[in-house]
Amino acid sequence: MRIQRNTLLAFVSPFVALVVAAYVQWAIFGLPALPPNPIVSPETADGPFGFPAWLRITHYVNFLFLTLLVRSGLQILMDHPRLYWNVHCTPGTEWARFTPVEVPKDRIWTAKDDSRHLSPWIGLPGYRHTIGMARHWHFLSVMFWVSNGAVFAVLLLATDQWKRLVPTSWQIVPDAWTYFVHYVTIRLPPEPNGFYHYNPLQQLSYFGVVFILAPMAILSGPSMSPALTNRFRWYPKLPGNRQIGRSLHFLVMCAFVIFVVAHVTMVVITGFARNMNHIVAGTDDSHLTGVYLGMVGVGVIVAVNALANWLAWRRPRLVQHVAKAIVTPVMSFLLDRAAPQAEFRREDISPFLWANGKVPVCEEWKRLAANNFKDYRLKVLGLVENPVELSLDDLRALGTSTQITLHHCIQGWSGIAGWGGLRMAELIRLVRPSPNAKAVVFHSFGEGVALHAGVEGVRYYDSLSIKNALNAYTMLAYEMNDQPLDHLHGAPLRLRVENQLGFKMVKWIQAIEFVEDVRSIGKGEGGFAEDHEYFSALASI
Ligand SMILES: Nc1nc2c(c(=O)[nH]1)N[C@H]1C(S)=C(S)[C@@H](COP(=O)(O)O)O[C@H]1N2
Ligand SMILES: [Mo]
Repeated sequence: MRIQRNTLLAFVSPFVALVVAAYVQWAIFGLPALPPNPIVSPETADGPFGFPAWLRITHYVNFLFLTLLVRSGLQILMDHPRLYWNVHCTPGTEWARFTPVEVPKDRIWTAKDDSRHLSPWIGLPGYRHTIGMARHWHFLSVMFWVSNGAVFAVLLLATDQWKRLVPTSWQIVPDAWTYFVHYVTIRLPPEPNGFYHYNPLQQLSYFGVVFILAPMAILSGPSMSPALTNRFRWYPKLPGNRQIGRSLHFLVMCAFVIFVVAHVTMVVITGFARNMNHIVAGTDDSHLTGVYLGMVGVGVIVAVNALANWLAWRRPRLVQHVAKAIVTPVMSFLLDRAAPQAEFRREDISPFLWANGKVPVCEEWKRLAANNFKDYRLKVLGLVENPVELSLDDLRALGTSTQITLHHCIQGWSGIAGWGGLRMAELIRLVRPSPNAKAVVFHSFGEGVALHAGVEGVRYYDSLSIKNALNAYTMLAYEMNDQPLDHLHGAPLRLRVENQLGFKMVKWIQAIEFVEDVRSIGKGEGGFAEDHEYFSALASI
């Protein structure tokens, strides 16, 4: 792992400064006096009394889904193990990279070549290029995590439990500082009242996790959605740009992990048995009940994680279908309704656009390429009233449109490019699909690359709903940045569909087929990546 020196300094120096300040204060003025903390008893308690069942349960459920989220998130990260502050993802500009590889300049190095292995002890599901499965777990988990968090937040604010977390006076800042000085000079102030209220530093950190970190995790996620960001350009501008949003999403995860480690450590060293009774059993004594029950609870979380890995490897189709039943309707409702509209300026075009896929190796494409695609004929067939075969000149004659747009790969990289070509809507008008045509399938000359499934020699294909095919920015592109499309980026013809992830945008298109149901194509999931890598067919985020 490599982190840019300036970025590392920016992250670490504030913390170092605080620690140094604490030691300076201690050395010069001595240890500051702790704020008064008289022992509360059940009779004298006037705030929240103990930990109700809903709080203990949501706390546990939260931890369960957090483990799944972190593990699947790390797996997603390793599919493009580089983080950037700029939206272009130019190799060499990353602020962090989790790969020893420097991108070679003398040969093609696709984004898929760049993906890394991750141990299944850490990643969900582990190993290499399992992003399809990782995303199913990530999205399934996030739905339960957010719902659980919403229940927690509502009950917290509806009962007097909010008083534990929400500071009501600025006095908490100097008080928390006092505790901080004690901790960093390796002292543990007495904690007699955890059943009724927290110490100021503890309260501030819990408040930060619940009311700052969790919302940031939830808000930074969608800044990676092509459907959302190409509809609402202001959204990724909130953090700065799409890659800053992605970096923040990662940093929030780091903060959660650091918090969990510190939190568990404090629970253990400040009265383990009693603390565990608080949050597990809801009692305030020092029996071992909470510890034992807590161990069982952690065992269940480990087992759920192991089961998730097992399902991802042994029942991937089942996981894919469960996600399709639960996640896809929500994704469709939230993200598939608005038409994309974001356009960029010429100056915004990325100097380098990562590539994916394998340039076709079949004789047919090579022969066409040798003659600059003069003999190329796009075949449009299937459920249409007017099947056609179109040369590149025919396509041009039907009208050229241009757009400068942001590309989002499922792996996490992005880039801006200008595209010229024919709007899909125009082609649809020409070929007149029959009313029972529900999807459009794009067949490629090129073979698909599936790193973990061992699929070879199968040509790439993918499909769109007619609705997404009709979007104003869905285009059959034959030009990229004012030049004829080059071989690597899909010559002679490729798809652009700006509210979806890159894998939907078939390159080296040979034919377009209108079908009633994508189940008749390939293994029936909607495309090569859906069939062989278990991606979801709707790719709005
Ligand atoms: N035929 C074919 N088209 C393909 C792919 C592929 O492997 N084969 N990869 C897809 C993926 S995952 C992405 S991100 C984009 C990348 O487009 P680019 O190489 O022009 O950046 O192409 C898509 N189209
Ligand atoms: Mo991609």
